Amino acid sequence: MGFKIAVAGATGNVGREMLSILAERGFPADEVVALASSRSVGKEVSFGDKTLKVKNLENYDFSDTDICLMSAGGSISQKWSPKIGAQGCVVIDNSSAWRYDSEVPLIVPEVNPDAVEGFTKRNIIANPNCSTAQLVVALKPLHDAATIKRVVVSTYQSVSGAGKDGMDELFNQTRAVFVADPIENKKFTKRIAFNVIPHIDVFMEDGYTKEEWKVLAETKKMLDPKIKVTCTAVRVPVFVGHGEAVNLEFEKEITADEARDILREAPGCLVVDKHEDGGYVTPVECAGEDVTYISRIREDATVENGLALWVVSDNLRKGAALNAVQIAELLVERNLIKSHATA
Ligand code: 11C
Repeated sequence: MGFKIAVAGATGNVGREMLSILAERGFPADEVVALASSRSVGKEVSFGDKTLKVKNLENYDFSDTDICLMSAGGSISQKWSPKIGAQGCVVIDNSSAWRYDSEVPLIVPEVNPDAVEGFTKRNIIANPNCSTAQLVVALKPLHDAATIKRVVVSTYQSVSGAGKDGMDELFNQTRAVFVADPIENKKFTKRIAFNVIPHIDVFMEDGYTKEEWKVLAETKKMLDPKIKVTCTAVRVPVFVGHGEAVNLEFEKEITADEARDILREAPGCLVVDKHEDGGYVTPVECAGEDVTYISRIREDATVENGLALWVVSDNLRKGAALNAVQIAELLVERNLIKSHATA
């Protein structure tokens, strides 16, 4: 007997990607249900070669659903995830609502799969922020080899991280520049077309943004609370794929060649690092791919035991939908959930 899976927020960028990845990877589901808010009820979304009609999250009975992949935003998750969990359905939530809750595991399967077992306290598992997910995939094998002391990361984040409205704004502004129409900023605080904006999410008291804080807090929770992390998060005029320039300081010596060999063997990583024109991966090439690409691996001689890297991944896949589906696969592989149909 297979599982019954619900995708909540099924009409959004990430929800659609969740459905397509469940179909693509042949997740063992007997039934997949698309859910969203009342205003999307009746809309159609694709699941493999099928079409699903969207149902209303608000009056859906989860008592015979095994897993709910939730990408409906923080406030909806805050309200609904505990209720869904209480009905015996495990929620894998893509928002930031539960990530920092000590009773909710925050999981990247390549990094901290064993922590998933803690989900039973609330029946909720959190998916990390997209910029953290790809970062920790690259850092984990290096941390295991030489113990990272400090991370300095600058992100180059695509507009799809801000949802469909962010993508529309880049498209419309780019068009407006070419046809000399007035430029409107709605989603972003400044013009994004032919520009970069050093501001993602709200400002915090210390002058960092919430996006920057998330990278720090989530890296510590998943990888090691002792690692020091500082981040500058920047929005760039790219539709899909986040880039990250990363500087690392290790406790033990590690050369660029050693790091390259370690990363070549590491789960979820693909090293493309030729010292020649185009011998690295850019966001355009990573869109639609599952791996985290690592390029430009070199020693950073400004600190003892330093390395610099360039990390790129599809923020809608590894940064969101793919990671959520991988968590669901982990629950199945480890026999941590049983299908309601067999109960
Ligand atoms: C962005 N990283 O690119 C954000 C989107 O906490 O899940 C994801 C926000 C989150 O705007």
